[in-house]
Amino acid sequence: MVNAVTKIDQIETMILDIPTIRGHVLSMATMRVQTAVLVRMRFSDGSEGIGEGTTIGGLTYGPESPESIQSAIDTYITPALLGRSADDVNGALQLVDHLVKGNRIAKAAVEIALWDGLGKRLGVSVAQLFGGAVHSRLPVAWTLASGNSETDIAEAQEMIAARRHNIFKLKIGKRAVAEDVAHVARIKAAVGDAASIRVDVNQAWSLQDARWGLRGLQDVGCELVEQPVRARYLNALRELTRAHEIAVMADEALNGPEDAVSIVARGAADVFAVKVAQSGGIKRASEVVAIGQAAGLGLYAGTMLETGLGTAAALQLFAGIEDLRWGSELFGPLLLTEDILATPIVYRDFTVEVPQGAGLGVSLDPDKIDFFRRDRARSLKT
Ligand code: MUC
Ligand code: MG
Repeated sequence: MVNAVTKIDQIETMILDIPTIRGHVLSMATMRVQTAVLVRMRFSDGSEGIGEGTTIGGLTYGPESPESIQSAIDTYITPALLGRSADDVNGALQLVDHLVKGNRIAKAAVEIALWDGLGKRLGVSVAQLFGGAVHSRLPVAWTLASGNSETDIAEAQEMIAARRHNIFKLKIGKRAVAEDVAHVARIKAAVGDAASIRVDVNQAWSLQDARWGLRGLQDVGCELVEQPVRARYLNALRELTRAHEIAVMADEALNGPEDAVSIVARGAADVFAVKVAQSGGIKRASEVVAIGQAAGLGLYAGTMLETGLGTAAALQLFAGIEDLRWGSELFGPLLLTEDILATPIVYRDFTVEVPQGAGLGVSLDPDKIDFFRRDRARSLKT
């Protein structure tokens, strides 16, 4: 008997709008809702794969929006993949890269669903598909971004007492540099040696601001500054990386392996914030990791504040990376009022656990999906 090849039969996309537990104040936007784009893929043998491609703050963070992610998948990626072999993930990635330029987050959502489906059919985790996990849990940061120093201090102290987080990333860049440095100093003084304090400027500073800012941040005990200036200003990032001991991390500047090569070639960062979505999927993110490792840079597992689904995809990759010197910020589900997974990801003892089981190791809660789907919400209103 000839074994029939399993095919990609159907790719469904959906947009979910999920409220955040508090306003999340970033230099370019305040988030009260996170909008996730999910992909559900159905294969000819009855198996399924799920994926997520999520961005932050509409179009304020980067060039893809939730709506553009959905439309890139529905209009360009899905027609190219329907009927292809479900197991040929590399072939699918090459074809999509040929047909669709950019749109990395859309590609990531589809790619994650392909790996999930393949892992489930083979009965192995995605981490195993990538060579096997060397960690069962990862250190996990929390972002303090209420917009108020006293609220942030109370939040940090609660997290430390609950043993949930002892690494904090502060979102700054909205106020004057001196005010931001004073805000960071207050939080560092309040937590002392009990926590590591880092900041993310989300590209808000000019080079001049950043020269003062990095000196001030370093003096108050901040360990790392993420994307202080615009993503394209690699010369400015290089100058800042060379001029200060505080670690400089590339985030918005790092969109896949080609950017990783440019940053290494220019000496424009000490650390890579590796994001699955921004890299174009798990495989491309693993290539970014390899370039960072080969160049001796520090690695950090970044987030686009995904639901548990996108978070699980990142955990599957980073579980296999031995030296994740700066830990992770894979806390996305905790910022949302509701988890959309049937079994939530576990956070304890300052770590996040890697989900076990085939594929991504997670499944969706259908009632939650129905509740948060934008198309269902609209039809209820009309
Ligand atoms: C970013 O720019 O890194 C990650 C954590 C967080 O609070 O916001 C994001 C985005
Ligand atoms: Mg960032």
